[in-house]
Formats: sequence, structure tokens, C-alpha cells
Amino acid sequence: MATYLSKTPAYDLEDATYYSPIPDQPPATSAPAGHRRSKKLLASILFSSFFLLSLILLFIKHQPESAVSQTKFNGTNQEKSSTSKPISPATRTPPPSRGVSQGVSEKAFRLAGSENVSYSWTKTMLSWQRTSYHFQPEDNWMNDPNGPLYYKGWYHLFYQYNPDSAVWGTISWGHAVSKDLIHWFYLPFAMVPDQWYDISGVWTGSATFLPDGRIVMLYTGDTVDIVQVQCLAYPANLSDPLLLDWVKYSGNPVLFPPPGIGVKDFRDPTTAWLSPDGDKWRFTIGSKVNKTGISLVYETADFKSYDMLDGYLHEVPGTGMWECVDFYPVSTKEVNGLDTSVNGPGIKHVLKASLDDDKNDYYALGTYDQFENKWVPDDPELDVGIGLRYDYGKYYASKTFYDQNKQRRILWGWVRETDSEYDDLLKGWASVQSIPRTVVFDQKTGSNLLQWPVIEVEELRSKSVEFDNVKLGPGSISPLKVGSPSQMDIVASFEIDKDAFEGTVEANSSYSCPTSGGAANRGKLGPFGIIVFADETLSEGTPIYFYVAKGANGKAETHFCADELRSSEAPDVYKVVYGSKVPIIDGEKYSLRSLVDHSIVESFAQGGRTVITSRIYPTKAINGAARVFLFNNATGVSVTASVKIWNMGSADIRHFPFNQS
Ligand code: DQQ
Repeated sequence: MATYLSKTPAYDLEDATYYSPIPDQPPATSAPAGHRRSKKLLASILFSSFFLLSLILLFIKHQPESAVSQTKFNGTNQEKSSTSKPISPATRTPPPSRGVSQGVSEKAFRLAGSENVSYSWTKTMLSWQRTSYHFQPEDNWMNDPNGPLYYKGWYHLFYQYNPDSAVWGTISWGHAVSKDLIHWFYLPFAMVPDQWYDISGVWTGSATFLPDGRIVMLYTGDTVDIVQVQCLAYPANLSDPLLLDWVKYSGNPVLFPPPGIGVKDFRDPTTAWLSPDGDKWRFTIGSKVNKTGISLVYETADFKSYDMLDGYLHEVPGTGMWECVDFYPVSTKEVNGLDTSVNGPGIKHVLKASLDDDKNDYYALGTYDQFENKWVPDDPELDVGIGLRYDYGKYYASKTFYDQNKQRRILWGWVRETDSEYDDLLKGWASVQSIPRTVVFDQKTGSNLLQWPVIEVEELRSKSVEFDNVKLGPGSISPLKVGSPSQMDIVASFEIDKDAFEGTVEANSSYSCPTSGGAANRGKLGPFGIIVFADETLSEGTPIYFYVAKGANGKAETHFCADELRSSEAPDVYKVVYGSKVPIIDGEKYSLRSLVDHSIVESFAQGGRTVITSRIYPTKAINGAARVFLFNNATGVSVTASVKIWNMGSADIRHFPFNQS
């Protein structure tokens, strides 16, 4: 029913400004020509503004400081623009380092030299960037998801949160509850830094259910002396489904860094699992020795005294500090998720580490020998930190939990900003959580996980449009008329013309999304896919696409990419091409799903074998000006696309109505 297409001729890619040649410079640091021109313009505006400002200051120097002109750049006491006019661009020095002196990686997006120019955002543009159905606190900074669990009818999410500002610091545990993982109530903080052992931050931790129904929360405290220690907390009242009050154990801290481990390299305890005899609990903590990432294992009967087991659960040279390790079983036969202590035939174990050095989450499938307390990867070439990633975009410090309500394992991940810290302060908030994803073993490939948005997100789907069998010749692009381009759930499949595919060889075996130059780089068998947040002239847009590289031996490798190079005209936004290979099984179409929610696009290829989360901040393609296109930029084949796009409603996220309950 592609009626819209029959009225609208396919665009010619050669004429689309979007497809102008890519500059030779590396994408992350280069600015398109238009930006360079605007920089000159900005420089002259800045000079004149500075001159004018000096004059004004001479006249008003006895008056109080203006409350509107610019956010104070000290990370606290934010003052926000009170107008919807463009906020004056400003040159600036890189923000102060955040986190590194405390032993975690840089928590500020530090712009490089020549890019230290702010875009003239308006308040309307900045408020458009706030998401509508992803979890975000009301304001300020958020990072890692912590201790997710399901209890007495409520899903609980705790999260690293700065109550004071939109930058990392004063880390406390925010707390929210939901009946369905989509609509949330904010609750009072679960924990704040108020003890000598966590006064520098109540850092990441995980929950464990004990068989008698108690819940223990192990978390990392950053002490008054900046030493990372492990601490125990538990709910004050188990009959409270909201788990409002948390007690920090009087014997805290329960663990100090062991000999040979740096005092800033010991953090993020996992959910515990039962030892082979079932009488003790084990959990793992990430660390490093020199450049080798390691996971230490502790055993405890009562969560008050602990023994460190000999050796490591696993180690991988060259991977650096392992943060937020996660360790859990997946069934190779069933589709349901497994509780953390389950082991035996038909089970593999996933080991995940968040690499502090490159800020990406890597996982590997393997086997856990609980008697030896060793985990061995199925494929040493795809070991933790050198092989597969959960997500090839912006996604970090993730954590799973077993949802006993629906027998599934759910993955949460922290999605950072890729605009500047300066802009985060203007917005008054930074970071979102991904839509929670179910994680299962991919029984078709046997070599990867499948991640998929929890079914509950589909509650938000409303009106849909469908475009069936849209023919896209080589080098063509077709607009799709959609209702709400800022909030969509897009499901699309693509088929390459079979005969042309058989007869085409493109030995581009070294293709890789990040180094490819993006969707403007044409091959015989790709790229083809969708473009979201495009403006009418295609000067801005974010293509999500497949690229097939087929060698002379007839073997094809498919890549799934997201090209952000032209996602925004703002110069102070990080723009790269993300992506990786995606396995395609014989007979499968190329399929993708993208959850679009203002400044975030989460894209899943082939049912979730390869996932990419993008943060994008368009300047033109926002609100009603945003367009969606199908495109085929291959030179050698035609592609047939079928797409269904739902408008997505907004999640209801607000404070818990205590006064009404
Ligand atoms: N975030 C926490 C640490 C963790 C890091 C501090 C990962 O516990 O290692 O906010 O983002």
C-alpha cells in the first residue's frame, strides 16, 4: 500500500545535498564546509559580542550578575536561559576532568581544540532533545543502572545520580519503580553518600534475592580517602513493595581491595549465585593487574564475612580495567531467561565487562566450571573485550537481572550524551537509560546473544503506516510519510534482487562501518536502509543501514551501521559511523527495527544480533521538520523494502503520588 510513493517520484541520490562528498579529514574531528563557514561567522559574532558585552558591563558593573545569558561552567548551581532565543554561542576551554582522579574513566565529553565552539541552541531545540519514552530522571546527571529487580508487583530501577548538577559528581542512588518497565514513578533516593566509606560516592552495585525472601544489595563505596570498598545494604522493611528505606550495614565496608589490587581498581559487585554445594554465595568484582582485565570472585555464607577464591573467574590481557562485570547463564534450548544460580546441561554463561579504557560493553559466551570457578570462552578470538559488544553505539555500564515475574533476563544500559558538557548544563540533564531489552542465546547462529526491546514498549504504539514492496533502484531514495517522526517504532525488511546478487562480486572484505566513510560510500551491494531525522533537503540525516561485502569466493559478509556524520549541523556534537558485522542465515531477509525517541535511536538488526544506539542532536530535522526516507545507495543492485512505522506515545514518568496512596 505504498500509495505515497506512487505520487512521489524517487529522489536522485546524486542531487541530494546529503550525499555531497565526504571531506578527507577524520569524521570525529572534521567539520563540514558549512560548519567552517559558520565558525568564521561565529568568530566574528563572538568578537562583536565581546566588544558589546564589554561596553554593557561598563554600565552595569554594579548590578547583580545576569541570570539568563549563559550557564555557569562550574558544574553546579546551574542557571538556565530564560528565553527561547538562540543561546549565545561561546568559545570555551575543555570542561574540568570528572572521575579520573577517583579512579573511573572521564565522565565529561571533552571536546578537542578547534571544536570548542558552542552551537546556538534555542531552548526549544534543547527541550526537543529530551526523550519521551526512555527513562530519565527529572533533571541532572545519571549514569549506570544499579541493582534492578522485581519485587511484589514492582520493577525497581536504581541508578547513579548527581542530585546537584547535570555533570558527574556527588553520586547517589536514584530510585524509580514501574509496573511495566515503561511508565515510572520517581521515589526518594535509596542511598546518598553519607558515611566515611561512601562519602565520595555510592557507586555501582547489584541485588541478590536470598531463598528466604530477603534482598541484599552489594555496592561499591568510594571512601573519604578515595579507596574503593564494597558495602552491604538491605531494605529496612520487606513488607514495603516500594522498598523505600535502605539500611547500610553497620559493619561496612565488608571488603577492602586485596593485596596486589589498586585501591582505585576494585568495584561494581555482581548479583551473587550459589556455590556448587548450595550453601554459599559467590559474586565477582572487576579489576585489573597492569593492563590485564580480571574478575575476582568472593564467597560468603552470610554477606558479612567473605573469602576471596584463588585465581580469577577470567582474565584478558590488554583489556584494562573491567567495570560493571556481569555474569549470568543463558539457555541454549529454551527461550526463557534463567535465574543467576542456574547451571547444568544446555546452559552457557555470559561474561560481560565494561572496558574503562574504551567505554564499551563487551560480552562473550562460554562455559562456567563451578568446581574450578573458571569461565572459558567458546571462541578465544571472541573473548571478553576483544570480540562481541552488546551495542556498537553509545551504551555502557549495563546490567542484567532475572525477572521472575515473566521468566526473562532483562538488560539495562546507560546511554551517554554525545553533545558537550556545556550543552548538558544548558539542558539541565544528561544521559538516558536504554529501553530495557530481553537477552537470549541465539539458537540459530549459536555464537551470539539476541537483544530485543521488552514487549511492554509496544503498549506505546499507536497509529501505523505501512509501505510494502517499495522498489529502490541503485542510487535511489524514497520519502515515507509518517505521523510523528520524533517518536517512532520502525520495523523494516529489505531484499536484494537475487540474480543481481548472485552475479555481483565486491571483494571489499576489509569493510568496516566506523572506517567506511558512512552511507555516502557506495558499493555494489550497499548501503541500503532508512534515514531518520532528515530535513527536507537531506542536509541533515542519520542513515541506519546494511552494507553487504561479497568476496570472489561467493561468501557475503553483512555489516549493520549507523552513520551520524550528518546527524547535526552543531559543531560541538560527536559524530561518527557506528556498526559491526551481523550474521545472516540463509533465507533471511535483511531486517531492522529502530526505536526513535528524540535524541536517541536504538536499532536492532536481524532480531537483535547486532545493536546500535545513537545519540543525535539535529538542528533542522526536529519536530514537524523531520523526515524519514528509504534509500539504496548501492551501485549494483535493486532492493525491495517493506516497512511498518508506528507512532509512539510518551511514557508517564512522574513522582510517586504518596499523598494519594
Ligand atoms: N560508574 C560508577 C562506578 C563504575 C562506573 C561510578 C562505570 O562504580 O565503575 O559512577 O560507569
